[in-house]
Amino acid sequence: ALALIGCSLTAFAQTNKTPKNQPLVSHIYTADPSAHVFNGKIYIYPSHDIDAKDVKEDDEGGHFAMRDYHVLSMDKIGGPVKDNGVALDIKDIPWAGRQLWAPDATYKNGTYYLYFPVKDKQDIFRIGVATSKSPTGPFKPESEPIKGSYSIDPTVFQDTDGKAYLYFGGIWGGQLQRWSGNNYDPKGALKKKEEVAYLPRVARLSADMKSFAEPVREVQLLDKAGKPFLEKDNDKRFFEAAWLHKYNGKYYFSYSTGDTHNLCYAIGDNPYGPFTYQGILLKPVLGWTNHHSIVQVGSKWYLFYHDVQLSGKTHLRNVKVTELTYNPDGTIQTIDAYK
Ligand code: FUB
Repeated sequence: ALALIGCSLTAFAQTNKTPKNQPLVSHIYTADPSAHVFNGKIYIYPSHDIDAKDVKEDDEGGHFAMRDYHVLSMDKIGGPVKDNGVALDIKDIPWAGRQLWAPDATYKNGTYYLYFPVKDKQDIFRIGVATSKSPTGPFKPESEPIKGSYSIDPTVFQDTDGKAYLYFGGIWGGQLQRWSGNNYDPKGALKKKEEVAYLPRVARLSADMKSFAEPVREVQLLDKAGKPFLEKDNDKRFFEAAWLHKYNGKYYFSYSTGDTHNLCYAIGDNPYGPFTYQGILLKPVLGWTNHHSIVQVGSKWYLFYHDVQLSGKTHLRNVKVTELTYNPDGTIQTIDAYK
C-alpha cells in the first residue's frame, strides 16, 4: 500500500469541496475504521496515525509508523465518541518490528479477538491476533503471528453458520506482490498493465480463532463478463482494505483500488466468492488512502471511512461515518463524501 504517498496531495485532493461529515474524534489521528456492534454498542477499531518525525517518508509508506491502537466507542450514531485508551502497544508484541497498520476485531464465546498487521523483525508484514475479555482491551497478543499469514489489512467475517474467515492483503507497501502460491519471494514485483491483477486472500479460521484451518486461497474478483481484472483496470482491481459483509443472504466483498483511490464492491454467493464487481461505494476522499467498514446499526447501514480533513496530510487521517443506502436490487448507492 501507500506508494506515491510522498507525492503531492494536491494531485488528488478535493480541496475545493466541503466535507459532508465531520471527524468522529479530533484529539488523535485515526484511520482504517473497522466498526462492529457488540451488545448493542458501536465499537470502532482504527489505526492510530502518528506524526513519526524521526521516520523518513518513502514509497512504501514507511512513515505510516503507527505504534498502538485505541478503540473508540459510542452508544449511537451521532452520539458522543469515547476513546478507550491504548488497547494494544507494539512494545507488547514479542515478534513485532514496526508499523502497526489497519486492524479488525470480532467476538466469539466470551472473548474479543483483535487481528492486526505489523512488520516482523525481518521487516515482513505478518498478521497477529490478540485477545481480551473486553471489547476495548487491553488485548494480549499471541507470542507468534498467525502461521501462514502475510501482508496487511486483515478483516474477519463470521457467517451465520458460525464459521469465521480472515480476509487480507494489500499490494505495494503491503507486500502482497511478494507472495505467490503462499510462498515468499522478496523480489516479487508489481504486475504489468496487461497481466492479471493480484487478488486478495482468504482463509477460514480454526475454532480457537488463532490459526488458519486451511491453506490461504485467493479471493476471485470478476468483472460483469466473468473475467478477472488486469492490472490496467486499476480503477476497479483490488489494491488493499478488504471488508466482507452479508446483506439479504448475499456476500459483499469491498476494497480499495489504491492508486485510483476508489472504494469498490463486488457480490458473491458464499464467503469464498467468486465476487462479481458492482461499482464504486465511495469516491476518492481527501488523502491518498481510502479504507472503510460497513456495519448494520439497528435498521440502518453505515459506512465508516476516513479522510485527512484535520491535517491535510495523507498519513494523519481522521475517521468518519455516513449512512449507506441499498437499492431494491441489492446494489449500493455510490457515496460522495463532499458537497
Ligand atoms: O493505515 C495503513 C494503511 O493505509 C492501511 O493498511 C491501508 O489500507 C491504508 O489505509
